[in-house]
Amino acid sequence: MNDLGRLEDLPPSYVEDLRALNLVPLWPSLRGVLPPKVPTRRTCATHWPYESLRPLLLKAGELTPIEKAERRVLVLANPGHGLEKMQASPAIYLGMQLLLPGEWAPSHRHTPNAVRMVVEGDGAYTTVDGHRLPMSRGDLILTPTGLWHEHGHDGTEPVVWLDVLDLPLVYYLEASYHLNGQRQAVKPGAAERRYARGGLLPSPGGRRSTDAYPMLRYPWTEARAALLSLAADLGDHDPVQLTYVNPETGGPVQNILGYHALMLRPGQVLALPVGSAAQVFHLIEGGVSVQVGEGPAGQAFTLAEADTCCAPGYTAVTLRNASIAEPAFLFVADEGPLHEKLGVGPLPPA
Ligand code: 1HN
Repeated sequence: MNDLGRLEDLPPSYVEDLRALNLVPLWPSLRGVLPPKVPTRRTCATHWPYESLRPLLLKAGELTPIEKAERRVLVLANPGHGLEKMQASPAIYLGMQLLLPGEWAPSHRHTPNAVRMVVEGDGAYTTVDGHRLPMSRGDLILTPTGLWHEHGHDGTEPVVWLDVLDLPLVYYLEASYHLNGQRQAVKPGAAERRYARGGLLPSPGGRRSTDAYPMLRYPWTEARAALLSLAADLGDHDPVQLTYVNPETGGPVQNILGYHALMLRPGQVLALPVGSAAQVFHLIEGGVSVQVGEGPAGQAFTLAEADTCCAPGYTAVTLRNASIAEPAFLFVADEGPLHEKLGVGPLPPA
């Protein structure tokens, strides 16, 4: 590969003339934007242990009343992007949100898509598009783009959940904004009852739902049972993974980020396929060691329950269940749907 000319190789007066006309020579920056063989990634493999984060989140509950926060969140920020950018990866925002008994986080809607993965506590609920969705450990709750949502808490203990949004991408697109609203009137019905069994869809009068987001709550009891049932049907070394889908289309639940539930059998070691998309891992149950990248640049984390970590794209990730007696369960968020829509992926070898 030949070295390309540098900016310093050009006469300063020429560079100034270019700048005055909002012009820039490409060749000094070409290798920067198009590096050889592997993309530059700012995303660092990062681990956010829940044990150390939790007291600081509870402290935020003492320091800042909900009225002064609207959403009381500590953002899981990737140092590789700069903490102030509030991004875990190019397209993923992560935050741990605290709601205390009796508190209410008022109704709003916005362009970024969000999901909540419930981490601890009972008695909270999110009302999305008029549907009151109870929140329990491991439940996945969708608040897709444009839908009204608010959070309330009728229980007695603090409730914490992990927010996952495609905010960094939508913000980068200069398309991120919100509208405030009134407390929502609650509609009857629960989609998780309508879509209670895989392979069977409601079709009143022969018509299927055309709702873009027909299911907004994916209870953990269902996902966990489905993983155990899938594991029983697979070989001992097969990956036991489920994807959260829109039951009407079979496609990802949202347009930009993808969500999955993964089970590791006792002692199982799982090398994930290397793709272009960054990934986030949140441990729901058990103990898992995570190896991100290989060799001296590789990083290893030990996830305890409720810990979260992320890995950049184009990087090998290996998960190992630390227990030889019990299964482990992970929630995975990735940028897969976005990359797939854009047709971006690792180049096939020459
Ligand atoms: C948001 O709407 C929520 O509704 C949480 O709970 C975190 C982070 C950035 C932008 C919007 C929520 C958010 C957010």
